[in-house]
Amino acid sequence: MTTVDDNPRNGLVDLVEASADDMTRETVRELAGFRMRYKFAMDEVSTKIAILREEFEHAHDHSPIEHVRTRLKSPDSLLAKARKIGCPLTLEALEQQIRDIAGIRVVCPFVSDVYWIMEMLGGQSDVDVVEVEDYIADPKANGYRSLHLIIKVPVYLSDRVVDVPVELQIRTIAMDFWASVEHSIYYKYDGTVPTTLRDELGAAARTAADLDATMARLRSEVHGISVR
Ligand code: 0O2
Repeated sequence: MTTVDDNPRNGLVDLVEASADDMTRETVRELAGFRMRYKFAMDEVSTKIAILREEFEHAHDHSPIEHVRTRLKSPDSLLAKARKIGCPLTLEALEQQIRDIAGIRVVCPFVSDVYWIMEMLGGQSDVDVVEVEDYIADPKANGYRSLHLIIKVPVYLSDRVVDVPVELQIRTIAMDFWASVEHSIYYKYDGTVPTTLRDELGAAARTAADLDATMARLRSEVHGISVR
């Protein structure tokens, strides 16, 4: 397992407390190598999703995916999250405690597409689904809906194979629209959203869920596709 250094005055701590000019080449190289593994895992999962999408489009009347976004946590937000959760600043601890360093958000037209993607990816022999949080079946108190998975995929490096976690958020266009507006409101109010706004967001989340159900029903009526 890679750690930057056993001495807490060195390694990642330097990234926070020293200026860029003071960073040792070794520290920068270690952190870059660490993040690179997550980028490779993200690229692998993105390719899997692209294959599923293209094959599905070939066989069906619609695309199961509206768009896909990927993001690799920057060193700054990685360190900020480590501090927030009290994670020691070693690569080993970051690897164990922070599983959303590589993140992929898949936005689908229909709820049935969301679960289809989970089933297709989860059924692949080199994909290990380590966690499922179904906020569609069980929305958060504020109305947030989305399907969250942590999956691990093997990354073949030159000298070894490492299993790397990737966080997947799979949601419909309606869920994504709600989440992006809610996210900007949450940040504008620094986490303390006024009650009236919170209530309206809750009502909007229910409207979004109704819209998902109506669209699925309409599609089913027109095309005879079963609604999950
Ligand atoms: P970012 O910048 O989006 O990555 P954890 O992932 O461990 O920090 P938790 O609560 O265990 O936190 O995970 P959870 O609930 O699965 O949430 C992870 C991510 O889901 C969040 O990432 C958001 O992207 C999204 N999310 C969760 N709840 C909400 C919500 O109420 N509203 C919106 N808009 N998004 C949500 P981060 O870490 O917040 O940041």
